[in-house]
Amino acid sequence: MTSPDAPTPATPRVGIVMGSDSDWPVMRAAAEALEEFGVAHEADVVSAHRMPQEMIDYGREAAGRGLSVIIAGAGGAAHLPGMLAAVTPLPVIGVPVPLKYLDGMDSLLSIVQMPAGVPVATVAVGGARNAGLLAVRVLAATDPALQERMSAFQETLREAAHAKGEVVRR
Ligand code: RP5
Repeated sequence: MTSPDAPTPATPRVGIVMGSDSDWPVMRAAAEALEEFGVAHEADVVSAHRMPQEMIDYGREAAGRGLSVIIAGAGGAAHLPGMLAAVTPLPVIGVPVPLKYLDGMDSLLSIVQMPAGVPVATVAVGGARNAGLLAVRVLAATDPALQERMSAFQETLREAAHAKGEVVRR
């Protein structure tokens, strides 16, 4: 039973979905990036091939439930990001999940080659962390506090790159 003093969980702003629980070891990096920035999110398995009706329902209801961005990861014949983009007006970020064969090229090409009119912002094969960071940037466009946190994060990248240069010059 939930304690009456327990804080109400924040409404998720980002939905992370994947075709299978086997995608989670890759996709969790998106959740971790969102957690670093304090962005409320949810994570679900919504397979385009095995549960098409649930996938369509998820996409159709996402905006109405308060989501602003969907991150969708899948491997192989990876239709999930494109199909979601077809049924939601929200921005969809696709993560090609590498499987045992083809080094994720199959996933990448399935996700990136969308026909004009139905965009999916595709990150690198296995690039779930960048998907999370891109979702933060999308939200930050209308959230000045989040934008400040993103700028501070970028500063840490700059400093780390300088530190590496110092090691090389030594
Ligand atoms: C895809 O099939 C999923 O996104 C996953 O990457 C792949 C394999 O799924 P499992 O057989 O591991 O459930 O639809």
